[in-house]
Amino acid sequence: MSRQPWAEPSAGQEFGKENKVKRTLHTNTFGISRRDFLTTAAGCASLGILTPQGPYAAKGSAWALEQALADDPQRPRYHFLPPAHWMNDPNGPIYWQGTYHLFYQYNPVAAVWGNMHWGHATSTDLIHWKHQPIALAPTPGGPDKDGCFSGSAFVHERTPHIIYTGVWPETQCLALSDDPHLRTWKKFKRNPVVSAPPSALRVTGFRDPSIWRERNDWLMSIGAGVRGEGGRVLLYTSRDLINWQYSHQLAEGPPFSVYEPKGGEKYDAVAAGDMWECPDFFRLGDGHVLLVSTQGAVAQMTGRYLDRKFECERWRWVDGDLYYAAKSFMGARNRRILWGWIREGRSEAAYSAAGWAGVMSLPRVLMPGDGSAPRIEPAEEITALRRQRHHWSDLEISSERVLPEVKGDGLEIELEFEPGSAEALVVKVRRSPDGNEETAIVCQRPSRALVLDTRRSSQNPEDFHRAQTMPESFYFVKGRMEKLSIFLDCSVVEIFANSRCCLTGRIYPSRADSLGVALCAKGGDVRVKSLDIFEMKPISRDRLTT
Ligand code: DQQ
Repeated sequence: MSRQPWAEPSAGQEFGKENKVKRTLHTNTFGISRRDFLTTAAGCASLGILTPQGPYAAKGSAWALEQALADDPQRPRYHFLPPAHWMNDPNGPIYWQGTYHLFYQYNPVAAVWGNMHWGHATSTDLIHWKHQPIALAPTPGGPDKDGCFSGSAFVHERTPHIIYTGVWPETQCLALSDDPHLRTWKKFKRNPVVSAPPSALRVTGFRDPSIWRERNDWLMSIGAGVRGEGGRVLLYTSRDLINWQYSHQLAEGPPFSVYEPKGGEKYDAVAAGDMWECPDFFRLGDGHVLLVSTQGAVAQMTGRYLDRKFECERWRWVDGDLYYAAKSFMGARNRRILWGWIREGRSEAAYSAAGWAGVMSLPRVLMPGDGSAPRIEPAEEITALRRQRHHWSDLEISSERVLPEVKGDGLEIELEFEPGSAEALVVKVRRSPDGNEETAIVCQRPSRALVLDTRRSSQNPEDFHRAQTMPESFYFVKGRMEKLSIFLDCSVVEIFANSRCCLTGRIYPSRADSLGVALCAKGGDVRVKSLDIFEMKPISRDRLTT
Protein backbone atom coordinates (compact mmCIF):
# COMPACT_ATOMS: atom_id res chain seq x y z
CA MET A 1 0.00 0.00 0.00
CA SER A 2 1.32 3.48 -0.80
CA ARG A 3 2.06 5.63 2.21
CA GLN A 4 -0.62 8.13 1.24
CA PRO A 5 -3.49 5.92 0.16
CA TRP A 6 -6.23 8.59 0.39
CA ALA A 7 -6.54 11.26 -2.30
CA GLU A 8 -7.09 14.83 -1.16
CA PRO A 9 -10.72 15.81 -1.68
CA SER A 10 -10.15 18.39 -4.40
CA ALA A 11 -8.23 15.98 -6.63
CA GLY A 12 -9.93 15.97 -9.99
CA GLN A 13 -13.38 16.59 -8.54
CA GLU A 14 -15.21 18.79 -10.95
CA PHE A 15 -18.83 18.83 -11.96
CA GLY A 16 -19.89 17.68 -15.43
CA LYS A 17 -17.72 18.77 -18.34
CA GLU A 18 -20.38 21.02 -19.87
CA ASN A 19 -20.61 22.92 -16.63
CA LYS A 20 -17.63 25.18 -16.28
CA VAL A 21 -18.20 25.90 -12.58
CA LYS A 22 -15.33 24.35 -10.66
CA ARG A 23 -16.33 22.65 -7.44
CA THR A 24 -15.39 24.74 -4.44
CA LEU A 25 -14.62 22.73 -1.38
CA HIS A 26 -14.47 25.63 0.96
CA THR A 27 -16.37 25.34 4.16
CA ASN A 28 -19.56 27.31 4.32
CA THR A 29 -19.56 28.94 7.68
CA PHE A 30 -23.24 29.88 7.40
CA GLY A 31 -22.15 33.02 9.23
CA ILE A 32 -24.15 35.17 6.81
CA SER A 33 -27.82 34.79 6.00
CA ARG A 34 -28.58 31.93 3.70
CA ARG A 35 -30.17 34.23 1.14
CA ASP A 36 -27.15 36.57 1.08
CA PHE A 37 -24.87 33.58 0.93
CA LEU A 38 -26.77 32.15 -2.00
CA THR A 39 -26.59 35.32 -4.02
CA THR A 40 -22.89 34.59 -4.39
CA ALA A 41 -21.77 32.07 -6.99
CA ALA A 42 -19.65 30.37 -4.35
CA GLY A 43 -22.65 30.06 -2.08
CA CYS A 44 -24.75 28.42 -4.76
CA ALA A 45 -21.92 26.13 -5.82
CA SER A 46 -21.02 24.94 -2.37
CA LEU A 47 -24.61 23.92 -1.70
CA GLY A 48 -24.83 22.10 -4.99
CA ILE A 49 -26.98 24.66 -6.82
CA LEU A 50 -24.95 25.17 -9.97
CA THR A 51 -25.64 27.10 -13.12
CA PRO A 52 -28.30 24.79 -14.40
CA GLN A 53 -28.54 22.90 -17.62
CA GLY A 54 -31.93 22.25 -19.19
CA PRO A 55 -34.86 24.66 -19.05
CA TYR A 56 -33.35 26.91 -16.38
CA ALA A 57 -30.14 27.53 -18.31
CA ALA A 58 -32.10 30.02 -20.43
CA LYS A 59 -33.50 31.77 -17.39
CA GLY A 60 -30.08 32.95 -16.39
CA SER A 61 -28.83 31.75 -13.06
CA ALA A 62 -29.00 29.51 -10.07
CA TRP A 63 -30.56 32.43 -8.26
CA ALA A 64 -33.48 32.59 -10.74
CA LEU A 65 -33.99 28.87 -10.29
CA GLU A 66 -33.99 29.19 -6.54
CA GLN A 67 -36.63 31.91 -6.66
CA ALA A 68 -38.83 29.70 -8.82
CA LEU A 69 -38.44 26.77 -6.42
CA ALA A 70 -39.25 28.91 -3.39
CA ASP A 71 -42.52 29.96 -5.08
CA ASP A 72 -43.52 26.52 -6.38
CA PRO A 73 -46.70 25.38 -4.56
CA GLN A 74 -45.96 21.74 -5.43
CA ARG A 75 -42.71 21.70 -3.41
CA PRO A 76 -43.23 19.99 -0.06
CA ARG A 77 -42.61 22.07 3.06
CA TYR A 78 -41.78 19.52 5.73
CA HIS A 79 -40.23 16.66 3.76
CA PHE A 80 -36.51 16.82 2.99
CA LEU A 81 -35.67 18.09 -0.50
CA PRO A 82 -32.34 18.79 -2.17
CA PRO A 83 -31.59 22.46 -2.85
CA ALA A 84 -32.65 22.04 -6.49
CA HIS A 85 -32.50 19.66 -9.46
CA TRP A 86 -32.69 15.86 -9.26
CA MET A 87 -32.51 13.55 -6.24
CA ASN A 88 -33.01 9.80 -6.03
CA ASP A 89 -31.80 7.17 -3.52
CA PRO A 90 -30.93 7.96 0.09
CA ASN A 91 -27.25 7.02 0.48
CA GLY A 92 -25.15 6.18 3.51
CA PRO A 93 -27.36 7.61 6.26
CA ILE A 94 -25.37 7.79 9.47
CA TYR A 95 -25.76 9.23 12.97
CA TRP A 96 -22.34 10.56 13.84
CA GLN A 97 -21.42 12.49 16.98
CA GLY A 98 -24.94 13.70 17.62
CA THR A 99 -25.67 14.71 14.02
CA TYR A 100 -27.77 12.95 11.41
CA HIS A 101 -26.06 12.88 8.01
CA LEU A 102 -28.21 12.21 5.00
CA PHE A 103 -26.49 11.65 1.67
CA TYR A 104 -28.42 11.10 -1.54
CA GLN A 105 -28.05 10.46 -5.25
CA TYR A 106 -27.92 13.91 -6.79
CA ASN A 107 -27.62 15.46 -10.21
CA PRO A 108 -26.39 18.98 -9.38
CA VAL A 109 -27.06 20.47 -12.81
CA ALA A 110 -30.49 19.31 -13.99
CA ALA A 111 -33.76 17.83 -12.78
CA VAL A 112 -33.28 14.55 -14.62
CA TRP A 113 -31.48 11.37 -13.60
CA GLY A 114 -27.77 11.23 -14.52
CA ASN A 115 -24.37 12.66 -13.59
CA MET A 116 -24.65 11.03 -10.17
CA HIS A 117 -23.02 12.76 -7.20
CA TRP A 118 -23.63 12.31 -3.46
CA GLY A 119 -25.55 15.29 -2.09
CA HIS A 120 -25.29 15.85 1.67
CA ALA A 121 -27.43 17.41 4.40
CA THR A 122 -27.22 17.40 8.20
CA SER A 123 -29.70 17.63 11.04
CA THR A 124 -29.65 17.37 14.79
CA ASP A 125 -33.36 16.55 15.11
CA LEU A 126 -34.13 14.44 11.99
CA ILE A 127 -36.53 17.15 10.82
CA HIS A 128 -34.69 20.43 10.16
CA TRP A 129 -31.80 20.23 7.71
CA LYS A 130 -28.79 22.17 6.53
CA HIS A 131 -27.58 21.59 3.01
CA GLN A 132 -23.88 20.80 2.91
CA PRO A 133 -21.35 20.77 0.07
CA ILE A 134 -21.53 17.78 -2.23
CA ALA A 135 -19.79 14.83 -0.59
CA LEU A 136 -18.76 12.73 -3.58
CA ALA A 137 -18.31 13.75 -7.20
CA PRO A 138 -17.08 11.63 -10.12
CA THR A 139 -13.31 11.78 -10.59
CA PRO A 140 -12.34 12.19 -14.26
CA GLY A 141 -10.48 9.08 -15.37
CA GLY A 142 -11.32 7.29 -12.13
CA PRO A 143 -13.47 4.20 -11.60
CA ASP A 144 -16.39 6.51 -10.74
CA LYS A 145 -15.83 8.80 -13.75
CA ASP A 146 -19.41 8.17 -14.95
CA GLY A 147 -21.03 8.49 -11.57
CA CYS A 148 -20.95 7.78 -7.85
CA PHE A 149 -23.87 5.39 -7.38
CA SER A 150 -25.49 4.26 -4.15
CA GLY A 151 -23.72 2.89 -1.10
CA SER A 152 -23.32 3.04 2.65
CA ALA A 153 -21.53 4.96 5.38
CA PHE A 154 -20.01 3.27 8.42
CA VAL A 155 -17.37 3.88 11.07
CA HIS A 156 -14.04 2.04 11.12
CA GLU A 157 -11.38 2.89 13.70
CA ARG A 158 -13.40 5.92 14.77
CA THR A 159 -13.33 7.29 11.22
CA PRO A 160 -16.43 7.53 8.99
CA HIS A 161 -16.05 5.69 5.68
CA ILE A 162 -18.21 5.39 2.59
CA ILE A 163 -18.38 2.39 0.29
CA TYR A 164 -20.20 3.07 -2.97
CA THR A 165 -20.51 1.89 -6.55
CA GLY A 166 -18.40 3.67 -9.16
CA VAL A 167 -19.59 3.36 -12.76
CA TRP A 168 -19.03 2.23 -15.56
CA PRO A 169 -18.35 -0.72 -15.32
CA GLU A 170 -19.82 -1.22 -11.84
CA THR A 171 -17.06 -1.42 -9.21
CA GLN A 172 -17.02 -0.82 -5.47
CA CYS A 173 -15.04 2.16 -4.17
CA LEU A 174 -14.00 3.45 -0.76
CA ALA A 175 -13.69 6.94 0.73
CA LEU A 176 -13.13 8.30 4.22
CA SER A 177 -13.60 11.57 6.06
CA ASP A 178 -11.42 12.95 8.81
CA ASP A 179 -13.47 16.14 8.84
CA PRO A 180 -15.65 16.23 11.97
CA HIS A 181 -18.54 17.64 9.92
CA LEU A 182 -18.10 15.06 7.11
CA ARG A 183 -18.08 17.86 4.54
CA THR A 184 -14.99 16.61 2.76
CA TRP A 185 -14.18 13.06 1.70
CA LYS A 186 -10.95 11.48 0.50
CA LYS A 187 -11.18 8.67 -2.00
CA PHE A 188 -8.93 5.64 -1.67
CA LYS A 189 -6.20 6.09 -4.29
CA ARG A 190 -6.24 2.44 -5.31
CA ASN A 191 -10.00 2.33 -5.92
CA PRO A 192 -11.83 0.20 -6.82
CA VAL A 193 -11.59 -2.22 -3.92
CA VAL A 194 -13.83 -4.69 -5.77
CA SER A 195 -13.34 -4.40 -9.50
CA ALA A 196 -15.79 -6.98 -10.91
CA PRO A 197 -18.45 -9.48 -9.89
CA PRO A 198 -17.36 -13.13 -9.40
CA SER A 199 -16.41 -14.44 -12.86
CA ALA A 200 -18.50 -17.59 -12.48
CA LEU A 201 -21.70 -15.55 -12.15
CA ARG A 202 -23.26 -13.78 -15.11
CA VAL A 203 -25.02 -11.06 -13.17
CA THR A 204 -27.60 -8.52 -14.29
CA GLY A 205 -25.95 -5.82 -12.17
CA PHE A 206 -23.42 -5.36 -9.38
CA ARG A 207 -24.10 -2.35 -7.20
CA ASP A 208 -25.20 -0.64 -3.97
CA PRO A 209 -22.90 -2.07 -1.28
CA SER A 210 -24.05 -2.27 2.30
CA ILE A 211 -21.72 -3.14 5.13
CA TRP A 212 -21.69 -4.51 8.68
CA ARG A 213 -19.28 -6.14 11.10
CA GLU A 214 -19.26 -9.68 12.54
CA ARG A 215 -16.46 -10.36 15.03
CA ASN A 216 -13.22 -9.53 13.17
CA ASP A 217 -14.73 -9.48 9.70
CA TRP A 218 -16.32 -6.79 7.63
CA LEU A 219 -19.20 -8.19 5.60
CA MET A 220 -20.51 -6.47 2.51
CA SER A 221 -23.67 -7.25 0.56
CA ILE A 222 -23.97 -6.20 -3.06
CA GLY A 223 -27.14 -6.11 -5.17
CA ALA A 224 -27.14 -8.41 -8.19
CA GLY A 225 -29.31 -10.95 -10.01
CA VAL A 226 -29.37 -13.62 -12.67
CA ARG A 227 -31.37 -13.17 -15.84
CA GLY A 228 -34.54 -15.25 -15.90
CA GLU A 229 -33.97 -16.50 -12.33
CA GLY A 230 -34.35 -13.54 -10.00
CA GLY A 231 -32.48 -11.25 -7.68
CA ARG A 232 -29.34 -12.11 -5.74
CA VAL A 233 -27.46 -10.52 -2.88
CA LEU A 234 -23.75 -11.32 -3.03
CA LEU A 235 -21.74 -11.52 0.18
CA TYR A 236 -18.10 -10.40 0.43
CA THR A 237 -15.82 -10.44 3.45
CA SER A 238 -12.73 -8.46 4.39
CA ARG A 239 -10.47 -7.82 7.38
CA ASP A 240 -9.11 -4.45 6.24
CA LEU A 241 -11.80 -2.97 3.93
CA ILE A 242 -9.26 -3.03 1.07
CA ASN A 243 -8.95 -6.73 0.25
CA TRP A 244 -12.33 -8.36 -0.31
CA GLN A 245 -13.16 -12.02 -0.97
CA TYR A 246 -16.41 -13.16 -2.52
CA SER A 247 -17.94 -15.69 -0.16
CA HIS A 248 -21.39 -16.78 -1.35
CA GLN A 249 -24.94 -15.57 -1.95
CA LEU A 250 -26.44 -14.01 1.15
CA ALA A 251 -29.90 -14.35 -0.42
CA GLU A 252 -31.50 -15.24 -3.72
CA GLY A 253 -34.81 -14.92 -5.67
CA PRO A 254 -37.78 -15.09 -6.08
CA PRO A 255 -37.99 -12.34 -8.67
CA PHE A 256 -40.79 -10.33 -6.90
CA SER A 257 -42.33 -9.15 -10.10
CA VAL A 258 -45.67 -8.99 -11.79
CA TYR A 259 -43.97 -7.72 -14.92
CA GLU A 260 -45.04 -9.41 -18.10
CA PRO A 261 -42.92 -8.39 -21.06
CA LYS A 262 -44.92 -7.52 -24.13
CA GLY A 263 -43.62 -8.63 -27.53
CA GLY A 264 -40.61 -6.62 -28.67
CA GLU A 265 -40.18 -4.79 -25.37
CA LYS A 266 -36.62 -4.16 -24.24
CA TYR A 267 -35.67 -6.46 -21.37
CA ASP A 268 -35.25 -4.61 -18.08
CA ALA A 269 -33.66 -6.71 -15.32
CA VAL A 270 -34.95 -4.48 -12.50
CA ALA A 271 -38.53 -4.44 -13.77
CA ALA A 272 -38.36 -8.20 -14.34
CA GLY A 273 -37.29 -8.75 -10.73
CA ASP A 274 -33.99 -10.19 -12.01
CA MET A 275 -31.94 -7.46 -10.35
CA TRP A 276 -32.16 -6.55 -6.68
CA GLU A 277 -30.98 -3.00 -6.10
CA CYS A 278 -30.03 -1.40 -2.78
CA PRO A 279 -30.02 -4.48 -0.50
CA ASP A 280 -30.30 -3.48 3.15
CA PHE A 281 -29.82 -6.29 5.69
CA PHE A 282 -30.12 -5.96 9.45
CA ARG A 283 -31.14 -7.58 12.68
CA LEU A 284 -34.45 -6.48 14.16
CA GLY A 285 -35.44 -7.89 17.54
CA ASP A 286 -34.88 -11.65 17.37
CA GLY A 287 -35.09 -11.85 13.58
CA HIS A 288 -33.45 -10.52 10.45
CA VAL A 289 -34.79 -8.32 7.70
CA LEU A 290 -33.64 -7.92 4.11
CA LEU A 291 -34.94 -5.04 2.01
CA VAL A 292 -34.39 -5.04 -1.74
CA SER A 293 -35.59 -2.61 -4.36
CA THR A 294 -37.05 -4.19 -7.44
CA GLN A 295 -39.75 -3.60 -10.01
CA GLY A 296 -40.12 -0.04 -8.85
CA ALA A 297 -40.96 -0.97 -5.25
CA VAL A 298 -39.24 -2.13 -2.05
CA ALA A 299 -39.70 -5.75 -0.92
CA GLN A 300 -39.22 -6.51 2.74
CA MET A 301 -38.26 -10.05 3.67
CA THR A 302 -38.13 -11.46 7.17
CA GLY A 303 -36.45 -14.73 7.92
CA ARG A 304 -33.57 -16.71 9.39
CA TYR A 305 -29.87 -15.87 9.23
CA LEU A 306 -27.64 -18.87 9.70
CA ASP A 307 -24.07 -19.52 8.54
CA ARG A 308 -24.09 -16.08 6.94
CA LYS A 309 -27.02 -17.04 4.72
CA PHE A 310 -30.44 -15.44 4.85
CA GLU A 311 -33.49 -17.58 4.25
CA CYS A 312 -36.64 -15.64 3.52
CA GLU A 313 -39.70 -16.89 5.38
CA ARG A 314 -42.19 -14.12 4.57
CA TRP A 315 -42.23 -11.03 2.45
CA ARG A 316 -44.39 -8.04 1.63
CA TRP A 317 -44.06 -4.67 -0.08
CA VAL A 318 -43.01 -1.81 2.19
CA ASP A 319 -44.89 0.79 0.13
CA GLY A 320 -46.18 1.44 -3.39
CA ASP A 321 -44.17 2.02 -6.53
CA LEU A 322 -43.48 5.70 -5.96
CA TYR A 323 -41.30 4.82 -2.96
CA TYR A 324 -37.94 3.28 -3.76
CA ALA A 325 -34.34 2.50 -2.78
CA ALA A 326 -35.11 2.39 0.97
CA LYS A 327 -32.07 2.49 3.22
CA SER A 328 -31.91 2.16 7.02
CA PHE A 329 -29.45 3.07 9.77
CA MET A 330 -29.25 3.13 13.55
CA GLY A 331 -30.33 6.50 14.90
CA ALA A 332 -30.32 8.01 18.36
CA ARG A 333 -31.76 5.73 21.06
CA ASN A 334 -30.94 2.60 19.05
CA ARG A 335 -33.77 3.05 16.62
CA ARG A 336 -33.70 1.47 13.15
CA ILE A 337 -34.65 4.44 10.95
CA LEU A 338 -35.60 4.05 7.30
CA TRP A 339 -35.31 6.62 4.53
CA GLY A 340 -36.74 6.19 1.05
CA TRP A 341 -36.86 8.12 -2.18
CA ILE A 342 -40.30 9.39 -3.26
CA ARG A 343 -40.40 9.63 -7.03
CA GLU A 344 -42.35 12.08 -9.14
CA GLY A 345 -45.83 11.23 -10.45
CA ARG A 346 -45.60 13.43 -13.51
CA SER A 347 -43.76 13.36 -16.80
CA GLU A 348 -40.03 13.97 -17.16
CA ALA A 349 -40.85 17.06 -19.23
CA ALA A 350 -42.94 18.41 -16.34
CA TYR A 351 -40.40 17.89 -13.56
CA SER A 352 -37.47 18.92 -15.67
CA ALA A 353 -39.30 22.19 -16.43
CA ALA A 354 -40.07 22.63 -12.72
CA GLY A 355 -36.32 22.47 -11.95
CA TRP A 356 -36.59 19.82 -9.22
CA ALA A 357 -37.49 16.15 -8.89
CA GLY A 358 -37.57 13.69 -6.01
CA VAL A 359 -38.45 14.00 -2.32
CA MET A 360 -37.16 12.09 0.70
CA SER A 361 -39.81 10.20 2.66
CA LEU A 362 -40.42 11.10 6.28
CA PRO A 363 -38.08 9.19 8.58
CA ARG A 364 -39.78 5.89 9.46
CA VAL A 365 -38.93 3.73 12.46
CA LEU A 366 -38.86 -0.06 12.07
CA MET A 367 -39.62 -2.18 15.12
CA PRO A 368 -40.09 -5.89 15.71
CA GLY A 369 -43.64 -6.78 14.64
CA ASP A 370 -46.16 -9.50 15.27
CA GLY A 371 -44.24 -12.13 13.36
CA SER A 372 -45.44 -11.36 9.85
CA ALA A 373 -43.53 -8.12 9.26
CA PRO A 374 -41.77 -5.37 11.18
CA ARG A 375 -43.88 -2.50 12.53
CA ILE A 376 -43.32 0.75 10.75
CA GLU A 377 -44.17 4.15 12.19
CA PRO A 378 -43.32 7.77 11.48
CA ALA A 379 -40.44 8.92 13.71
CA GLU A 380 -41.84 10.64 16.79
CA GLU A 381 -39.72 13.73 16.06
CA ILE A 382 -42.29 14.64 13.39
CA THR A 383 -44.82 15.52 16.11
CA ALA A 384 -42.72 18.64 16.80
CA LEU A 385 -44.11 20.04 13.54
CA ARG A 386 -47.72 19.88 14.72
CA ARG A 387 -49.27 23.30 14.96
CA GLN A 388 -53.00 23.81 15.34
CA ARG A 389 -55.00 20.71 16.29
CA HIS A 390 -58.59 19.98 15.21
CA HIS A 391 -60.17 17.12 17.11
CA TRP A 392 -63.34 15.07 16.75
CA SER A 393 -64.47 11.98 18.61
CA ASP A 394 -67.19 9.41 18.01
CA LEU A 395 -68.21 10.49 14.55
CA GLU A 396 -70.84 8.34 12.84
CA ILE A 397 -70.16 8.56 9.12
CA SER A 398 -72.79 7.34 6.70
CA SER A 399 -72.50 9.55 3.61
CA GLU A 400 -70.07 12.33 2.76
CA ARG A 401 -69.16 14.74 5.54
CA VAL A 402 -67.08 17.73 4.60
CA LEU A 403 -65.03 19.20 7.49
CA PRO A 404 -65.30 22.94 6.83
CA GLU A 405 -63.15 23.78 9.89
CA VAL A 406 -59.99 22.54 8.27
CA LYS A 407 -58.25 23.26 5.00
CA GLY A 408 -54.71 22.87 3.85
CA ASP A 409 -51.95 21.28 1.84
CA GLY A 410 -49.70 20.68 4.87
CA LEU A 411 -51.62 18.44 7.27
CA GLU A 412 -51.27 15.34 9.39
CA ILE A 413 -54.52 13.39 9.71
CA GLU A 414 -54.81 10.66 12.35
CA LEU A 415 -57.85 8.40 12.54
CA GLU A 416 -59.00 5.46 14.59
CA PHE A 417 -62.08 3.74 13.26
CA GLU A 418 -64.25 0.65 13.35
CA PRO A 419 -65.53 -0.50 9.99
CA GLY A 420 -69.22 -0.92 11.02
CA SER A 421 -71.47 -1.96 8.16
CA ALA A 422 -69.73 0.10 5.45
CA GLU A 423 -67.80 -1.45 2.59
CA ALA A 424 -65.33 1.40 2.60
CA LEU A 425 -64.24 4.44 4.54
CA VAL A 426 -62.91 7.17 2.28
CA VAL A 427 -60.81 10.11 3.47
CA LYS A 428 -60.77 12.85 0.86
CA VAL A 429 -58.01 15.46 0.85
CA ARG A 430 -57.07 18.35 -1.44
CA ARG A 431 -60.75 18.53 -2.32
CA SER A 432 -62.02 21.53 -4.29
CA PRO A 433 -65.27 23.08 -2.96
CA ASP A 434 -67.25 21.58 -5.88
CA GLY A 435 -65.53 18.19 -5.47
CA ASN A 436 -64.16 18.20 -9.02
CA GLU A 437 -60.61 17.78 -7.76
CA GLU A 438 -59.92 15.44 -4.87
CA THR A 439 -57.54 12.70 -3.71
CA ALA A 440 -59.22 9.68 -2.12
CA ILE A 441 -57.67 7.41 0.50
CA VAL A 442 -59.89 4.35 0.57
CA CYS A 443 -59.97 1.68 3.31
CA GLN A 444 -61.68 -1.23 1.58
CA ARG A 445 -63.42 -3.71 3.78
CA PRO A 446 -63.90 -6.74 1.52
CA SER A 447 -60.29 -6.80 0.32
CA ARG A 448 -58.68 -5.29 3.49
CA ALA A 449 -56.70 -3.13 1.07
CA LEU A 450 -55.65 0.49 1.27
CA VAL A 451 -56.15 2.36 -2.00
CA LEU A 452 -54.69 5.74 -2.86
CA ASP A 453 -56.80 7.05 -5.70
CA THR A 454 -55.23 10.01 -7.47
CA ARG A 455 -57.32 9.76 -10.63
CA ARG A 456 -59.05 13.05 -9.82
CA SER A 457 -56.23 14.77 -7.96
CA SER A 458 -55.52 17.21 -10.75
CA GLN A 459 -57.20 18.41 -13.89
CA ASN A 460 -53.89 18.42 -15.71
CA PRO A 461 -53.99 15.46 -18.15
CA GLU A 462 -50.17 15.29 -18.10
CA ASP A 463 -50.02 14.07 -14.47
CA PHE A 464 -50.26 10.36 -13.66
CA HIS A 465 -53.91 9.56 -12.89
CA ARG A 466 -54.08 6.22 -11.16
CA ALA A 467 -55.13 4.22 -8.13
CA GLN A 468 -52.46 2.37 -6.13
CA THR A 469 -53.45 -0.56 -3.95
CA MET A 470 -51.65 -1.94 -0.90
CA PRO A 471 -53.12 -5.35 0.05
CA GLU A 472 -53.52 -6.54 3.64
CA SER A 473 -53.33 -3.12 5.18
CA PHE A 474 -56.26 -3.62 7.55
CA TYR A 475 -57.32 -6.32 10.02
CA PHE A 476 -61.07 -5.81 10.11
CA VAL A 477 -61.60 -8.16 13.02
CA LYS A 478 -64.23 -7.58 15.67
CA GLY A 479 -63.18 -5.28 18.49
CA ARG A 480 -59.98 -4.08 16.83
CA MET A 481 -59.54 -0.41 15.94
CA GLU A 482 -58.00 0.39 12.59
CA LYS A 483 -55.44 3.22 12.55
CA LEU A 484 -54.51 5.51 9.73
CA SER A 485 -51.99 8.38 9.64
CA ILE A 486 -51.95 10.54 6.53
CA PHE A 487 -49.23 13.08 5.92
CA LEU A 488 -50.13 15.63 3.32
CA ASP A 489 -47.34 17.89 2.16
CA CYS A 490 -48.13 19.77 -1.07
CA SER A 491 -47.47 17.20 -3.82
CA VAL A 492 -46.74 14.33 -1.38
CA VAL A 493 -49.28 12.03 0.30
CA GLU A 494 -47.62 9.55 2.67
CA ILE A 495 -49.90 7.10 4.49
CA PHE A 496 -49.20 4.70 7.37
CA ALA A 497 -51.80 1.98 7.95
CA ASN A 498 -51.91 0.22 11.33
CA SER A 499 -48.10 0.56 11.74
CA ARG A 500 -48.11 -2.27 9.20
CA CYS A 501 -47.39 -0.76 5.83
CA CYS A 502 -47.24 2.52 3.97
CA LEU A 503 -48.57 3.87 0.72
CA THR A 504 -47.08 6.99 -0.83
CA GLY A 505 -48.34 8.98 -3.77
CA ARG A 506 -47.79 12.22 -5.62
CA ILE A 507 -50.49 14.73 -6.52
CA TYR A 508 -50.30 18.04 -8.34
CA PRO A 509 -53.71 19.71 -7.90
CA SER A 510 -54.27 22.37 -10.53
CA ARG A 511 -56.74 24.48 -8.50
CA ALA A 512 -55.58 26.78 -5.72
CA ASP A 513 -58.79 26.07 -3.77
CA SER A 514 -58.28 22.28 -3.66
CA LEU A 515 -57.59 22.30 0.07
CA GLY A 516 -60.64 20.67 1.65
CA VAL A 517 -60.96 17.50 3.75
CA ALA A 518 -63.99 15.19 3.87
CA LEU A 519 -64.90 11.76 5.23
CA CYS A 520 -67.24 9.43 3.47
CA ALA A 521 -68.66 5.95 4.10
CA LYS A 522 -69.73 3.71 1.25
CA GLY A 523 -72.52 1.14 1.52
CA GLY A 524 -73.16 1.55 5.26
CA ASP A 525 -71.81 3.25 8.38
CA VAL A 526 -68.38 3.70 9.93
CA ARG A 527 -67.65 4.81 13.48
CA VAL A 528 -64.65 7.09 13.65
CA LYS A 529 -63.61 6.84 17.28
CA SER A 530 -61.16 9.70 17.02
CA LEU A 531 -59.96 12.06 14.36
CA ASP A 532 -57.12 14.52 14.80
CA ILE A 533 -56.00 16.89 12.10
CA PHE A 534 -52.85 18.91 12.69
CA GLU A 535 -51.71 21.81 10.57
CA MET A 536 -48.01 21.23 10.04
CA LYS A 537 -45.19 23.76 10.41
CA PRO A 538 -42.89 24.12 7.41
CA ILE A 539 -39.26 23.22 8.11
CA SER A 540 -37.99 26.30 6.30
CA ARG A 541 -39.28 29.71 5.32
CA ASP A 542 -39.11 29.14 1.62
CA ARG A 543 -39.51 25.46 0.55
CA LEU A 544 -35.73 25.16 0.23
CA THR A 545 -35.35 22.83 3.24
CA THR A 546 -32.71 24.85 5.11
N1 DQQ B 1 -30.02 4.16 -8.18
C1 DQQ B 1 -28.59 4.25 -8.17
C2 DQQ B 1 -28.11 2.84 -8.23
C3 DQQ B 1 -29.24 2.07 -7.69
C4 DQQ B 1 -30.43 2.79 -8.25
C5 DQQ B 1 -28.16 5.08 -9.33
C6 DQQ B 1 -31.69 2.55 -7.49
O1 DQQ B 1 -26.92 2.69 -7.47
O2 DQQ B 1 -29.19 0.72 -8.07
O3 DQQ B 1 -28.65 6.39 -9.25
O4 DQQ B 1 -32.60 3.59 -7.67
